[in-house]
Amino acid sequence: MVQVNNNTINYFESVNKILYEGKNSKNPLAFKYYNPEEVVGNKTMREQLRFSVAFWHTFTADGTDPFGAATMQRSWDKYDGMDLAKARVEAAFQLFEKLDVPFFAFHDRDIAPEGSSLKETNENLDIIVNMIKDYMKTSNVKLLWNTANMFTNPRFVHGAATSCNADVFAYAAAQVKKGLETAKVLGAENYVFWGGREGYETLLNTNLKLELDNLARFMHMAVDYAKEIGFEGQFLIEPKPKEPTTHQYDTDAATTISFLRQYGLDQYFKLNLEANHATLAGHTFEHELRIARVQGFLGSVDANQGDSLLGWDTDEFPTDLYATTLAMYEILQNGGLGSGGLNFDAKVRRGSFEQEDLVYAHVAGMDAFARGLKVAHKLLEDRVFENIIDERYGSFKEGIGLEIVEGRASFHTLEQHALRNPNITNKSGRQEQLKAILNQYILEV
Ligand code: XUL
Ligand code: CO
Repeated sequence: MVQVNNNTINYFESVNKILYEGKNSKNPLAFKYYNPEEVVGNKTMREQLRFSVAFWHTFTADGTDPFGAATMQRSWDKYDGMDLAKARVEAAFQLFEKLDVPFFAFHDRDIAPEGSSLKETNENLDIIVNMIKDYMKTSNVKLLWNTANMFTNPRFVHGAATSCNADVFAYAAAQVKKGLETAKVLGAENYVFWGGREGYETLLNTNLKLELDNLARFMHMAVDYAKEIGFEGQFLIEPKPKEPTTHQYDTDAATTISFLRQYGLDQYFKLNLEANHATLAGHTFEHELRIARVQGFLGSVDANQGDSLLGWDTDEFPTDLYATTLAMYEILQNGGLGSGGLNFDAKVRRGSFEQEDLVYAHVAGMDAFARGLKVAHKLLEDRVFENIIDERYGSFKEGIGLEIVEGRASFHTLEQHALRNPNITNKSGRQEQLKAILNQYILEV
């Protein structure tokens, strides 16, 4: 056990290390499907899934919502200020060990409180980053990514890199500079940009072109600084369409890829795709993953889920097996996530306020993705949808179809073909049959 604040506290006393007990287990503190050492495909589940705990939801958030006060009961909350920050780190590493997760992720302001100046804020951060570095020496857990919180402090009221105020742009740059130094010190595998308030409320006061240009300038400076200090982690942008601003610039995967290409940033960035952000954008999670995958931008995943009845970011722990299966189907076809992982950007419900709920929630999410992995692997192994899709597009493997895909067709040759073939026949898309097959795999694999 580790020691901080001159005390030795076991923050999750009632919880032993979570072990795999198999699908018949009734123990809520055991994995039913996540068996880290089990090989699925060419890798173990641990390597395939690369789970990460999000520091902000699990150790910093208190259950406050727009209508009510904090509800979370956290044994580290008896401290405050820097002592609280240290206690959170201590509790975090204890939970990482009990869950046996390989990664974690944080925003700068999750781990250390702001001081009265940027200098003091950075000093606070240094103390906690050094402490984390020490913990990492004796722990197997690695930093999946860190990021800068450039949305909570009132200075970011009009955005950070897209603020109308150049002083704010400079402050944000200083913050990301420090974030990249932190990433380098802790050996982060990635660095994330989620555009917290990088968007606008009304065009009536917005120079949209300047804001987008500035956002790109900011990203280029980040890339340059990473090169300067030798930080080699992957840069990731996390799209989200709205909340907190009405129109977030990194709306969805397609919009973000287009932004990266337009500004010559595409070689430096991939995407961190979040399930609930996909649904807020009016897409499915698998749509966002597919769009990124087919264009070579699938970098990492924020594993959570939304509520189909609510129009905001509920950040629930992922338990929907359709979503986890179809997500893993994309990830496996991507050849994995590379330096990315499945980060639980998810919070226990406000009513799930006991500390043990944090463990139940992670166990639920890890099991849901483990099950999704196995089903997706079997679907791919059996080429269930691949064979059907191959056949469905068979017309492009011969004749006029082959001419089209090989670039030998023109509107002239296509017109001749159309004139020669007046009787077009189509085949059924068989959606219902395919969904039934998917059900069969989810239930029986
Ligand atoms: C907000 C969100 C963030 C990012 C990191 O919706 O998803 O927590 O993941 O800033
Ligand atoms: Co997220």
